[in-house]
This record gives sequence, structure tokens and C-alpha cells, in this order.
Amino acid sequence: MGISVSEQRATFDRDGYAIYEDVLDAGLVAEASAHVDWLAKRNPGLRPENLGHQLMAEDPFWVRLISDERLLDIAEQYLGPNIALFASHYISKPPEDGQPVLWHQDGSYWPLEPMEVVTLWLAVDDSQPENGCMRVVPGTQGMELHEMKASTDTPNVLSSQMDSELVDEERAVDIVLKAGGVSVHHPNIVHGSNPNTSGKRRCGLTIRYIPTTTRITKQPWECAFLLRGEAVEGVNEYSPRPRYVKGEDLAFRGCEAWV
Ligand SMILES: O=C(O)CCC(=O)C(=O)O
Repeated sequence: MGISVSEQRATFDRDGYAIYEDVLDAGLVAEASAHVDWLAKRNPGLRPENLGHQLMAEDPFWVRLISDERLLDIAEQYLGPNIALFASHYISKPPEDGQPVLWHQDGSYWPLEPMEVVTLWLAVDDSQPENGCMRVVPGTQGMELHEMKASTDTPNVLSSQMDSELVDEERAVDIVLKAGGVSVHHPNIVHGSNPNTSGKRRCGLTIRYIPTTTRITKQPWECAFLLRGEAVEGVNEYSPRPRYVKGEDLAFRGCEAWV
């Protein structure tokens, strides 16, 4: 028997992260994988680890993906019924030279008040130590947020990291996921990932969900979408969902409902 929902929530409360296997079906994961290739082709100037939410506001498949009811059902366990998207980012580490994500705390980067937010990390590929899976230091969600420092000596996705004396790397654990699985993590948890030196791509989609009571303090913010429940008056402006334009956008199952 699988782990029950309450056990996952208890694991999150204790360790700052939790794992959900087999969340999305193989068909949708294959569409997400094709989407990454499509985005990378259209944006040759960007590293595939950096396909970020600036590309998302006009992309119906991306909005369809992060609106999936199975993902929102998980987010609801942490945030309650009124859910918006704050940000999303594909970190697709190519084979052989995929960049690391140095140790950091997400909340240190984010213009949110209060810092009530969860990340769902969707495995688009199988994600293992060999291809640079995510790593977390369990229990560090209780640590206050620290300033991240610029770091460019070795190429890395965020070009920054936290002070190494704050990171007890010995205690880090690997988050191993099969494609279609999801991990959830807290905005204060210390986490990162190693380079991908294997022959296999490692792609994950980060999805940052907020309750509609959380204010995005940086404006304008182009990719806030109300996804479930009610907005709170005066808190955030939400964008309309993008429309699918044949020949311009990536075609996907159900795209006719997005015209
Ligand atoms: O995908 C990775 O390797 C790191 C992800 C990450 O840092 C995040 O989701 O905040």
C-alpha cells in the first residue's frame, strides 16, 4: 500500500519535503517533455536549465500543465482551497554538461508577503543521483532565510548560493523520482543539485503555488494566475489564461478548449 496523504503531510512538517509518486500520466509527461524541446528550440540563447516563467504568460500548454487538477489537489493539502501560481521554471539539465544548482533557500529570492508558498517539483525525466537529482537537507525548513551570495566561479543555474558554513552537506538526501512523480518542498529548506555528467537528460519543472492571501510585492508580475477557488480583493492582479493559437503555440491534447 502507498503512503497515505496524512503521512506525506506529516513528513513535510517534520522534514520540509515530501514525495508523491505517479502523479501525472505518461501521456501528459510526454507532452511536457516535447514542450521542453520546443521551448529550447525557440530560445536558442537560453540554457535549457533556464526556461523560466517569463516564457510562460503567453504559453497555453504551460498554463494547462500547472493547472492540472492532480497537481492542485496536492497543493491544496498545503495551502487550502484558494490557490494561485506565482512562478514556474523548467530546469532541464542536458546530458554531459548539465549545470548544478548550488545550495540555497528559495524564499530568499522571492517577493512574497507573507512567505506562504509551496513548490511542487515535477519530474519530467527520471531523476536520480547520476543525472543530478534534487538534494535537500531535511529539517532545515525551520532555519530563518539567509541572504544568497553571488557565485559565478563555476557555471551554475542560479549564479548564487548560501554561505557554505550554513550547509550541513553530510545530512543531505537525494530526491529520487520517476518521470511523472512530484516532490513538494518548503521555501526555507536548504536544497540544491549536482551537475549532470551522465548521458541522460534530467528535466524537472518547478511550480510555485501560493494561497491567494499571499501578496506578490514586485509589480508588474507577468505570470500570476488564479487556479482554484477565490481571489482576495486588493491582493494580487491575475492574468487571463493564454489562448491557443494554431501554428503559433505547441499543440496539445485538449488545446481546442483553449482557443
Ligand atoms: O531542479 C533542481 O535541480 C533544483 C530545483 C530548485 O532549486 C527548486 O525547485 O527550488
